[in-house]
Amino acid sequence: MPRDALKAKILLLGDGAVGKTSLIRRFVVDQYSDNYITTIGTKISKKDVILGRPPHEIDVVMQIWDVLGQKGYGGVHETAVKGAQGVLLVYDLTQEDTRRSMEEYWMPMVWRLAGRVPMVLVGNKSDLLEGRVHAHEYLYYLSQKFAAPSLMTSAKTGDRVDEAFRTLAERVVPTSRTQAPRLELVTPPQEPVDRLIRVADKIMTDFCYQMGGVETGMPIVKRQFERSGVDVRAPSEETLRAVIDRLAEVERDFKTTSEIETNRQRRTRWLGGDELD
Ligand code: G3D
Ligand code: MG
Repeated sequence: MPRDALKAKILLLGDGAVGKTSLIRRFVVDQYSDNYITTIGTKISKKDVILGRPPHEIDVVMQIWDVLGQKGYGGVHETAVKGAQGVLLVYDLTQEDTRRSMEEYWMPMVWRLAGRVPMVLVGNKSDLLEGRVHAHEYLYYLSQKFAAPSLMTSAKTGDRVDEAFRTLAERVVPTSRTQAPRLELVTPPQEPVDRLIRVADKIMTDFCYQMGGVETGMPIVKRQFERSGVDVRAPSEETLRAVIDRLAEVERDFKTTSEIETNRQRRTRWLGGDELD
């Protein structure tokens, strides 16, 4: 008898270069590549897992969101985090600042936008670790502090990658029909964000909204940001101007001339420093 599949929206969050994209690639297609391609916006992949043992198996269709790890993209992050049922928080075991920002930036963001959803804490790049004792102790401490399972993975060798995703899936299943309460008060104040990053963030979010959602809009955003040469870590005015033009070009297939012009003018005003908040 076919079983009902449960859908779970899972998110990976953490600083740039900690290995989020590599972990997803390892889990979904069991491959690893050394070519580092900065994730632009959000990419969504799917993977089916079966939890439990017969006759009590549960099919879970994991919809896995790979979100740009650059801080400051509040709109992109907010769209991704909302409605997430589980989060894999990733840091790089060899880079202490990535662990700090997991605790101080990414974790509070999830609390604020999605509430206390199930989380798994992942210290990645275990293959590069020499002394393991301190890293283990720290991971244990994090696990206690945030009441979440934690483990060390290597996307490169594949060590414990499956286990990380499955641990999260197992925690998501019992809570999948309830909404976690949001926690507003515990989140630290936000640091000021670079103006051009805010503009890039608003353009991405706005275009996706205009296209009816992230799944339709983001692949186009990614292509056009790449073509325009936008560096999402430090976008320049010139490349953002180019991407505004290219997105207007794309919109020709979907929108009326006046809608396109309105969109272009609004985005150009952001670039000029207007209406950013
Ligand atoms: P991100 O999606 O979090 O930004 P990526 O991170 O998956 O793009 O990975 C960033 C870099 O770390 C890549 O290397 C990638 O190969 C490397 N990496 C990811 N996971 C591991 C791991 O488990 N072990 C090791 N040794 N390296 C890993 P480059 O060199 O291309 O920047
Ligand atoms: Mg990435």
